[in-house]
Amino acid sequence: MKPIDYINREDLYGAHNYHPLPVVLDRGEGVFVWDVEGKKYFDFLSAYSAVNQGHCHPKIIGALVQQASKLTLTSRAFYNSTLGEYEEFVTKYFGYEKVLPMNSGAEGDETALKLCRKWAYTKKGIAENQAKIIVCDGNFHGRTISIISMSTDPDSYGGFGPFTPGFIKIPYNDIPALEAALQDPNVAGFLVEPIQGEAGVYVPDEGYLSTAYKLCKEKNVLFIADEVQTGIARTGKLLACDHEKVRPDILILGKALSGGVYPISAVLADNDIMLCIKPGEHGSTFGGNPIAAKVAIAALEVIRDEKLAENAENLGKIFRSELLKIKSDRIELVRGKGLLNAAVIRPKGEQTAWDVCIALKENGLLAKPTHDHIIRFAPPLVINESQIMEAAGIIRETIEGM
Ligand code: IF1
Repeated sequence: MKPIDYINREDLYGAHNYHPLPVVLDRGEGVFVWDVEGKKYFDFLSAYSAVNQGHCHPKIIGALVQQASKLTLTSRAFYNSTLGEYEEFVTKYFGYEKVLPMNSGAEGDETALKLCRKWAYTKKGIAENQAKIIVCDGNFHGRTISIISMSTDPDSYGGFGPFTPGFIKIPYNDIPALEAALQDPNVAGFLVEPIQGEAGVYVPDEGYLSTAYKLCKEKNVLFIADEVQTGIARTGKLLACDHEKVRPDILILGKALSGGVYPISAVLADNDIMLCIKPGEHGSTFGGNPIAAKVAIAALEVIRDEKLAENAENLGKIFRSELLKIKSDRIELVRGKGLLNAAVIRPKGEQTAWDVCIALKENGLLAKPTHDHIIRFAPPLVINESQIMEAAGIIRETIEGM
C-alpha cells in the first residue's frame, strides 16, 4: 500500500473530525518517527505533549506488557494490588493527599469541575446550583459538552449547543479582570492553563499565576490548574506552576502521565476538597486500572530518573535562541518555556503556517500549526543537544528557503 492508500482508507471509514498533515506514521522510537515508506522524521509535536518520555520508552512499554499479561482491569467494584501502590506513588510525587484517577484529559477537567462545585456547596456554602467557575478566553480543556461550554473558540463550541451554565469568561493574563470577576460571591473556582497551549503557546506575564492564586485565596476560591499539556516536565519544571511556586488547590494531569503509551489522567487535591465526593458520586470503568497504575509509575520514574525537566529547561533555551537566528521576515516572534515553544509565522501571500509545516515534513521534521499562523514546536523531552541543533537547522533551512 502507498501512503495515499492509507489516507483514502481513513477517509472512507473514519469520521472527518481531523485534518491531518499528509504523512502516514508506522513506527516511533525516542524523538523519531518513521512513515510507512521508512522515511524518518523528528517528531516536534509529541502527540501534543503526551510523548514527553520519547516514543515507545522501553521502561514504560515493559511496565505495560508485564501488567497486561497479568491483570488488566478489575473495575473499582473491587480492590486490587496495583491501585494503592500508584495512588501512594503519584500523591507523594506531586505532594497532594489524594488522587482521583481517570483516563482522558477531558475527563480530568470534568472531574475537577465536579469537585469544585461539590466543594462549593458542601464546604463554601454557596447555594445549590449557583456555583460559578471563572475560565479564560482562548482556553482549551477538552471536547465534552461542558468543557466546550467554557470555550471561546467557535470551532470548539459551534453547533454543539445548548451549553452548560455556570462559567464566567475573562481575558487570559489579565489580573484586573480576574479581580473584578472574583467579586461575585458565588464564584467557587478559577480554572486556568499555566500556559495556553492551543491558543498558540501563550505564556502569561511573570507573576500572573502567583497573583491570581493569591487573589483566589483571598476570596476562598479554588485555584484549579489544567497541566494536562504543560505538566510532566514539558515547560522545564515538573509543573508549569512550579515556575512561580504556585501549588494549585486542584491539579489536573493527563497526556505524558503515561508517556503516550496509554490514556491516563488524574486529579490531585487534599482531603478537604477531595473527600467532598462520596462513594458512588463519581467514577469511570477504566479509571485507575492496573495497566494505567503501572504505566503511570514507570512514566513518572522516567521523568525523574532521566532529569527530563532540567533537559527541557536547558534545550528549550538553546532552541529558542537558534530560532531567533533565522534570517527571515517569516518569523514574527518565538515564545515558549522549556520545550513547549511556538513560532508566529508572518503570512506571505497565501502561504500559511500549514505550508511551512508541509515543507518541514519534506525536510524530515513534523510539526503542526495551531490556528493558521502559529507553529507549535514540542519535541519529546529526551531530545539531546545535537538533535535539537540538527532540528533547528532543518527549521532554519526550510523557512529561509521558502
Ligand atoms: C484534540 C488541542 C492541544 C489540553 C489541555 C485538556 C485537554 C487537552 C490543556 C484534553 C488536549 C489535545 C486534544 C487534541 C489536540 C490537543 C490540543 F489542539 F486540541 F488543543 F494539545 F493543544 N487540557 N489537547 O491540551 O485532553 O481529552 O484530549 O486527553 O482534541 O484535537 P484529552
